[in-house]
Amino acid sequence: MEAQKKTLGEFIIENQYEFKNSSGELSRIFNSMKLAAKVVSYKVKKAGLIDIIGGVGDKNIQGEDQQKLDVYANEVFIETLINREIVCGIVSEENDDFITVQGNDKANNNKYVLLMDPLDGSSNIDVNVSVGTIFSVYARISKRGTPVTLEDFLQPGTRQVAAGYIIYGTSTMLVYTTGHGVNGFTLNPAIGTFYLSHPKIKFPVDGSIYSVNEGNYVHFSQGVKNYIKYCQMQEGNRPYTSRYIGSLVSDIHRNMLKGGVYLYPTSTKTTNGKLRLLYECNPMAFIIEQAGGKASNGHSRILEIKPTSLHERVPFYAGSVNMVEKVEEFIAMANKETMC
Ligand code: AHM
Ligand code: MG
Repeated sequence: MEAQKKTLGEFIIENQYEFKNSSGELSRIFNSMKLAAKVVSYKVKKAGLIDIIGGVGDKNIQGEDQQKLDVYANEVFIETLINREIVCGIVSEENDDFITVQGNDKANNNKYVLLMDPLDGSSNIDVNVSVGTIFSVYARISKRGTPVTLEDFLQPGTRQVAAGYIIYGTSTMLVYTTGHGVNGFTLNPAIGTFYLSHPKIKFPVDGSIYSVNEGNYVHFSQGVKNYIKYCQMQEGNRPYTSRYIGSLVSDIHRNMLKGGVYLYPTSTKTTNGKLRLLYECNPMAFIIEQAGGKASNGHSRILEIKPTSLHERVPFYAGSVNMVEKVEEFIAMANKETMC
């Protein structure tokens, strides 16, 4: 890493001007996420060495086994945010209800709420495959100085003030947007500093990678099945390459750098898809759009969906614009045929 490269801390300060009347609150949130990311990254990299692998025997609200690292990451992010009193409320995939940040009056005076999946793709931890953290920030709707309400969290994704992900891969990276493009920072673990390594990331308009759990093929709708067959057909730049890690952050990150489409459709098994709107799809969709890509539920923009509950799921088709539009075409075509 070249010494002259900009650090994440410097970048955050330099870009505060993007927000009118900036109070520095958002910058402080980023600094906290950066700190917690380093702590979690350290632990993830040591996962094979210490007794932290495996379930804790609990299930989260979706009935899934919690891994020890899920629980650890959840605690680290929540404690970092609470100790620094920089948000007024938190939603996490691992907690049934939202957390009101209490303690003193000052805390409830904070402007922002944060929603997160502290360790996404955690079924991959035991096998040494990349996992990630996803987060989303909104300005509260309720009055400052009062406790947060459910409505503060149930805002459409278009209202996000910032969103980001951390990928714990061969290197640890933090990628984020505040609505002014997308920038990626790589952690130099030797000195614990994130450096700007991927400035102004652009999602290729087209690509040749499709990412979907094809084991669920028989359960998919006819439109999705037809699209998958289209990806595999020999014509033009097809067949496309199939790449699926099963770790949303990693699959999207790869496709954003190389060009591709990610699909988690509805199926007869999962009628609303699997991914959660508030802390998986919305933040990823904000980043994807800011990089020039597209994110859809099959017919409409993810960011315009009005959420109705904290842990709701939506089908998710995201990536290179031309590829997502093609999926939508196939879905619409099959729906029309069914109606005829
Ligand atoms: P998680 O939040 O329980 O880790 O689940 C979300 C993950 C995504 O990262 C990934 O894209 C998807 O689930 C994989 O699901 P599947 O194993 O059904 O293909
Ligand atoms: Mg998740």
